[in-house]
Amino acid sequence: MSPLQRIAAGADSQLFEILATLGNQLRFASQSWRIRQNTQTHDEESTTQRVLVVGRINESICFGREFSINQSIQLRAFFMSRKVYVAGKLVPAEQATVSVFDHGLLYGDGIFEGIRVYGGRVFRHREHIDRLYESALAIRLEIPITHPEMIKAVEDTVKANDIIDGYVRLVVTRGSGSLGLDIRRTSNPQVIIIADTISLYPAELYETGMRLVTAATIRNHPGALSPRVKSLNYLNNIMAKIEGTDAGTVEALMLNHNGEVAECTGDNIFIVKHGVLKTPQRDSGILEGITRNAVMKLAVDAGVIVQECVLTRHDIFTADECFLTGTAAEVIAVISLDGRMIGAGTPGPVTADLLKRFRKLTQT
Ligand code: PXG
Repeated sequence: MSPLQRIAAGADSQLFEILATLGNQLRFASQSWRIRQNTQTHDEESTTQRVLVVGRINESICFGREFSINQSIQLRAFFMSRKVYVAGKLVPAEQATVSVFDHGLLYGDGIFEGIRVYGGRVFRHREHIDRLYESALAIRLEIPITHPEMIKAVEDTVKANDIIDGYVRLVVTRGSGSLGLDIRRTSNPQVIIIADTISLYPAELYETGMRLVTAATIRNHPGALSPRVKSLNYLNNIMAKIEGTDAGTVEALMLNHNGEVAECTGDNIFIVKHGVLKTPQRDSGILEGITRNAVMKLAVDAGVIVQECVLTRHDIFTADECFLTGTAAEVIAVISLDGRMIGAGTPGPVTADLLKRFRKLTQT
């Protein structure tokens, strides 16, 4: 028996060892887990690393399991008993439930935020919570806790899950009620906070840039539901995303009801033309992205002229550079739209510089 097989068989499980091909430091929730040595099982067919994990959760449970991961953080998540904030408490994920009569589920009646955590700090925390309360105001939803309580609840959830670099999904539902749309028949809006990890696009796309297609599905008509509300009703964006997937792209461009460029399904869009940074204006049918605002400020600080204006597909086709911004996506270059190459067909210098500045901002 090889040492690995012995450990997998439980023979050395008292050592609480984790063997991983990841040579770098993994962080684990429990000090009982540590990396002992690296195995040599690199998967040649893909860049994904194969990891053998061996250990013992408590006196009676032993396991040895091989699985593929490309982020150490996912390995950590596997071991942790995730805690979810629901009904004012942090509870194990399995016990975090809401009623099937919640109008968030029945009608998509609610709002959400997606927030990044960098180095253990919640990025642009206040801005996200402000936007959440503004979404709530717009849909006449009374969030049952105050602004400072919400900020503390997010921080507590991040800490309880030992999230260093991760992602927070904050949801507020209308609460449960009888069937029917009437909000007066609902009670107890639910605040749910999940702290997790997110990896939206393959890492190589950050080097090469991504292709985009224009979806036939348009962004919400502002006369129906303001696109500035981050509501639990994302179906038109999901339809557009499906169109992208069908066309072999990871994102899709959405136009507004006037046929102007709005944004992508989960990201804002920017172009660079003759050195000027341009992005659709707030009333072009966009979510006013927090990453968008951060990147515009970085650009201004770097001496770049920034314009919020009406953009058409033609402007994107003929741009020198194009990129997307979003909490999950961060900053990612776009190299073509509907088969038309943008600029040189590679991530441009302004994009690369802003990505560098954005990364620095998140690290400080
Ligand atoms: N437009 C839309 C429609 C979005 O949903 C953005 C732009 C970018 O905004 P921020 O504030 O993130 O820069 C979004 C954000 C998810 C997820 O869980 C979705 C978003 C962000 C993070 C995660 O799929 N949408």
